[in-house]
This record gives sequence, structure tokens and C-alpha cells, in this order.
Amino acid sequence: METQTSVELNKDLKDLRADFPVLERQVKPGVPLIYLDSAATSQKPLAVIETMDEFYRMSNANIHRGIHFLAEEATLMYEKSRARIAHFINSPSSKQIVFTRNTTEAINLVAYSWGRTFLKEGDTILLTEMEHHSNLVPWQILSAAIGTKLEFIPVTPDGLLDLEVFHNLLDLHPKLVSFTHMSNVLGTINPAKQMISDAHQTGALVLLDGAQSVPHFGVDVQDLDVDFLAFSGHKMCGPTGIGVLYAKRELLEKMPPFLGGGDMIKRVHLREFTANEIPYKFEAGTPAIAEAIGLGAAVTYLNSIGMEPIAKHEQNLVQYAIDQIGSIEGVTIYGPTPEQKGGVVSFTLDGVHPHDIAQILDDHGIAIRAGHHCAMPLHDKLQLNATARASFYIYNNLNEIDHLVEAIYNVKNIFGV
Ligand code: C6P
Repeated sequence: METQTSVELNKDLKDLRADFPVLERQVKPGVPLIYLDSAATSQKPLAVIETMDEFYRMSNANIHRGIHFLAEEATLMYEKSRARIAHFINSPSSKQIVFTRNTTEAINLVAYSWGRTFLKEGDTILLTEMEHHSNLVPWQILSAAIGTKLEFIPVTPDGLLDLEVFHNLLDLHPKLVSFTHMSNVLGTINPAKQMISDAHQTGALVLLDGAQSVPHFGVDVQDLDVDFLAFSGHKMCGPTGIGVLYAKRELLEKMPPFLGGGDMIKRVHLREFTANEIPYKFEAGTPAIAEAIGLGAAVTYLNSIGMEPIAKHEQNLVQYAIDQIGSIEGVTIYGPTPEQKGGVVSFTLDGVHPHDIAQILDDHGIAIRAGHHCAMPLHDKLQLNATARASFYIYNNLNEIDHLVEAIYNVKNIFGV
């Protein structure tokens, strides 16, 4: 049943699975864990776990403050990690990499700092119907505060963005177009490069939500010519608590600080301050030092595999999963055809609530997510309360998908559907 490329990839990836200690777990005696929830958060390889462990054992100190040996070492490790991340997304400079807690905070930073400074009442922000709440609510908060208007690119019945409507909406001359590179529900990979170019022609800036793209395929900010890119460490083999905002230099230079406190200043007087240089201007307080260093290790790990083989592997998994799950009677899969999507398969089964599917799959050791996946408006559009979602990463294989399919048949048996 396996395609030629999958067989090759699975042979290579056997060693790779050993890098993830959690994959050796059994959820109960004789039932091994099958982790199909990487869109929520990925598992962590030893390379990341050991780097963070080593940092806390041997190098722990606060950064940018001390001149003692450990402080200098910790600062060097933190900044080296920033440089690795810059290289990973082809940022022209590591100064354009702002560490945040996650994608959510990175988008909020832009909405708060750039939005409140450069937008005014009546300005249009163009979003899409497939956004995660993290790329909706910050703009809703901004609109409530300053009176910006929100418009939305619709999702077609095939699970794609309606690009014709997008082009019509560009006639409104939005100041910002903000959209997800890859949908966490439909798996749709949006044609970011073309959309960014089209948006730029009408004078709009573009924010790309890279939470689901940066972990899974090569994202080159210079090639895309994107203005802002937000992503999370924990979805790309890194730790929780660390994310990234990339932005064009001239934008970061002009944006005021988001949070005030230590490290983001050059000079403080009782009544005023001068802000530090970029990116420190946006990193108030003691940052997530070990986590930033862990994310650097994650990037090195992903590079050692290569983003192209990762994307190809996931493409094989999603193709196989759609073929197999899609052939089960009563199943509906949401989103476009496999060539247009990443490693996410959201589905429903007639007569069974997605939470019940997830519950029974859990008895089989299979971890999936059920619910609205923080994309309620998209589920409203699909006229659904919830979907069941299996999502894949480098450590998954075709065998696990076979188990998933068997388990779905068991759900059908239990519910008599
Ligand atoms: N989606 C999911 O299970 P944070 O929580 O800030 O790291 O990422 C937010 C986020 C933003 N955009 C997209 C497209 C996302 O998928 C996510 C996170 C997870 O689908 C958790 S809700």
C-alpha cells in the first residue's frame, strides 16, 4: 500500500523516531502511543531536551545584564540562537528576530505597537475566514479601540481562499492583510507569495501567521517579501513559551515598544525613557532564556533533516491518510486536495460527535484533537460545532495511519453507524 517514496522515507525516519523519547511510551499496557496532534504542539527531540538541561545545569544566568562569566556565556547562547533562527527563515539580520512567547503574542505585538501607531479610524484590515482566533481577536480588540474596519476573504467550498474576492477586497485599499500561511483546520497552504505581491501593489503591508507553516516547510521571508511573520517554537520541536516575530527592519525601527520594563531601554529618567535598539526594544523583562536556546537547538535539528524532506514526508502521510480515511463510509474530510495542503486531516463521522471519536481513539492510544481548534468562525462557515483532527509531523508513519483507520472502524462499530 505504501508508495515508493514513503517506503524510503520511513526507512530513514526509523532512526529519527528514536530521537523522541515520548514515542516509546505506552498509554496503557500493550497500547503504544500514536501521537497525531502535532498541530497543537509537536514532540521534542533529545537534542532540544538535552540542550535545555545542559543550559540549566551548567550555564544558567540572566542575560544582557551581567559581566560575569556565566552571564556572558548565557547571553552568547541566547544571541547565537537568535542568529540560527534568522538563518532558518532567511532573515537579512538577526536584529529582525524578536523573541515573543508564541505566535499569539507576536501578532498581538504588531496589533498593539504597529496598529495603534500607524492605523486610524476607518482604515481597513483584511483577514480571512480561516483564521485562528490568534489572528482575529487582536484585530477585533484594535478595531474596538481605534475604529479600524475588518474585512474577510471568504473560504470556498473546496477549502481554499477565494482569490477573486481577495482581489476585489484589495480595491478597498486595506492598510494590512493578515492571513495564515497554512490553516490549522483545513490544512490549506495559501499562495502567500502571490497574495503578498498583490497586497503590496495596493500599498498594504502583510502579516503572515506562520504557526503551521514554519515547522513544516521552508519559509523564506526575503523570497516571500513578507512584512511580518509570526510563529511558535513549540510546534517545531522547540519548547513552549518561546515564539518569534520577524519584521522588516524599517517597520521595527519605527514601531514603539509593546511592553515596558528592563532590557527594552537605553536610558530611564523618572518621567521618560529612551528605547533600546531593535530587537531588544520589544523584549521587556527577563526573557525565556532556556527556551530561546532550546528553539535554536530545534532549528538545528530540523536543518539536519532538511525542510524539503520534511515537507515531502508529510505530503506522503497526508495523501495516504486522505485516501484511507476518506474511503470509510460516513466520513467527511474538510479542506482541499492533498497537493494543496499540509499534514492536517480534519474530519467528521456521521452520527458520532468528534469528542466521542477522540475519546475512543484515545483507548487505542491515538492522540488526536477534537473541537473547533480555535477557529470558531471557520467552523460556523462549515456549519459544524466541531471536527476531529489528525495532524502529522516528522516522526509519524503510514503504520500509525493504518491504526488510526482501524480505530475509526471501531468507533463505527461501537456507535453502530
Ligand atoms: N494552533 C492548534 O491546535 P500559539 O498558541 O500562540 O502557539 O499559536 C496560535 C496559533 C496561531 N495560528 C495558527 C494557524 C495556529 O494553528 C495556532 C495554534 C493550535 O491548532 C493550538 S489552538
